[in-house]
Amino acid sequence: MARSSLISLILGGGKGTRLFPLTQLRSKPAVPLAGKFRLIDIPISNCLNSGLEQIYLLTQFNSVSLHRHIRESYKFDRFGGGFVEILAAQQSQDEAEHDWYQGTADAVRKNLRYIEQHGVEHVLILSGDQLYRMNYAKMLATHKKNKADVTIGALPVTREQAKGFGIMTLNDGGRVTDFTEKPQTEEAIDAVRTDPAWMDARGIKSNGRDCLGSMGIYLFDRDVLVDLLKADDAEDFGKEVFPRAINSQHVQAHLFDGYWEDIGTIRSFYEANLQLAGQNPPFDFADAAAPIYTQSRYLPSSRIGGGKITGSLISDGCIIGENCTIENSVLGLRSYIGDGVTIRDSVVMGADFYQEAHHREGDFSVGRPPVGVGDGSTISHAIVDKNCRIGRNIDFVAPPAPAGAHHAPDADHDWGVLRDGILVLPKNTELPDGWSM
Ligand code: ADQ
Ligand code: ADP
Repeated sequence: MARSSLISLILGGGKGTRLFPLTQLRSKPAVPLAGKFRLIDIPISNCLNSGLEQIYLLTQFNSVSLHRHIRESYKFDRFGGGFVEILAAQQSQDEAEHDWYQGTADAVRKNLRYIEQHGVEHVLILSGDQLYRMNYAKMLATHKKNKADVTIGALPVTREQAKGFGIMTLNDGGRVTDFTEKPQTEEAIDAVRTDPAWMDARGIKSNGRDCLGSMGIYLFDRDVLVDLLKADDAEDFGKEVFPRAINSQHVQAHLFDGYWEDIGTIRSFYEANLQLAGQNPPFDFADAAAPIYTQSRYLPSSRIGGGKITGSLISDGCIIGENCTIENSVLGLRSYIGDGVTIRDSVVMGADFYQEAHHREGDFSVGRPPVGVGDGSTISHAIVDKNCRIGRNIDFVAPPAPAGAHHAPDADHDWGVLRDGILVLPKNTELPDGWSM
């Protein structure tokens, strides 16, 4: 394939506080998704399936796992000029705070030298924590057809959702006439609402949704982007760059109405994973025309002793004991599940390595649980990160919501956290036999 004049920049995450503690030991793009993928596989696969092979990934720090994942998963024909390159604001989490990218626009500005390279005409800016399938070539077509300076991916959202989005209004030609980042009051939302009939008339099923939200997907003419970023020191696209740009530039919307989810918070990440495990998942990883790529591994098939497994994803290389009940859950690579274990409504990420039988025996002999979930334990409404050692007969079960509340209040413990009603056990945590909350 010829070298394209379009480069993609994937925003791989700010300080990673929203997905903490999954981002305690790794950078956000490397967070495991749906058992065997990582968050970054989504935007990279979308780029590759759209014929875009020149990809930069902007991240705060480059964890070992991210680097290895990119290196092992994305290999290009050396005559084609394709690449995925990690641009890290810093190499470790301990360096001075001032070196960190501030906001999204700041992160892009700090990498202007890649954008200003000879031959680049368009720059596609993507988020690293969204689950969707999109052909960006169609967005480029919208951009060119309308002779736009900037094109923003837009989807219908409800008024309730509008508070978490950049909301825009359009003229009849689809040009953006107003842009408000995360309007919080009813009046502010009314000021940027769109008649659902307007969307329906353009073939986008509104289903009564009356706002058009920015998907955080931006296509810029290269020179326009460079000028906008050099004009001031705006830190954020949504808060600063767009509200200003709509007056001076032709900002166009590209309408989208497929499945799209922001999976950048513990709650949304958890829910998206469980939806993928259920019947008729809203997002299909197995679309032959536009597959989601990831690292290919040489793992054996999963071995299941017995019990009942319903509505779940079981990844490669798992060993599951007898009399287990696994419901509405995701089991990641190399998950080791003992006998008589119950796992409900949970994401168990598995392990980075296999423990041989003599290592497991060695752990038992010193009173340490081996990696995995011990016999007779129950896990419910939880995310268990990789390499955790959960002992025997343990209840790792999220507390119920108090009367009148959606979920139990957030809490920090020495073993992990409770966020939005979901227990999160950080990577490498050990809960010995007899442990209780
Ligand atoms: P948010 O999702 O709140 O709203 P933001 O926090 O700016 O936006 O993150 C956008 C993406 O950039 C995320 O993938 C994030 O991880 C990444 N990111 C943030 N800061 C970064 C940094 N310093 N370096 C690298 N990556 C960084 C945005 C828009 C809204 C829009 C929603 C859609 O501002 O207008 O509606 O996305 O989700
Ligand atoms: P994650 O990002 O999901 O936490 P990693 O892929 O970083 O997981 O794996 C965690 C650790 O496992 C690495 O830091 C490393 O010590 C070890 N590891 C896994 N695979 C390899 C490998 N191929 N080479 C070296 N170390 C590995």
